[in-house]
Amino acid sequence: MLKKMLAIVALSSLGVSAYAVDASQVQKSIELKDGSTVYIFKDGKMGMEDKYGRATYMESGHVMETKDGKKIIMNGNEIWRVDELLHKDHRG
Ligand SMILES: [Cu+2]
Repeated sequence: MLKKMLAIVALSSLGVSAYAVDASQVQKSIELKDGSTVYIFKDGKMGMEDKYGRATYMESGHVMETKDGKKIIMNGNEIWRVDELLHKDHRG
């Protein structure tokens, strides 16, 4: 589902210059054990999406557990970048 969303965002970002954020800045997204998703941007900063698909706050330095049991440490808290990713398709 996320991959599909990212593809849609990538397609729709071509004509949009008002936002500095687009899917091409996402290096990867990782599913977490609790159903949320962490996006890692190309500059190494991260942002969180909760299991309901909303951009969510997480303090930098917080340890998260991925679906496959790995531990990753939150780097940054790019909530606004995730928010732009998630809502781009329905903003004017
Ligand atoms: Cu996090």
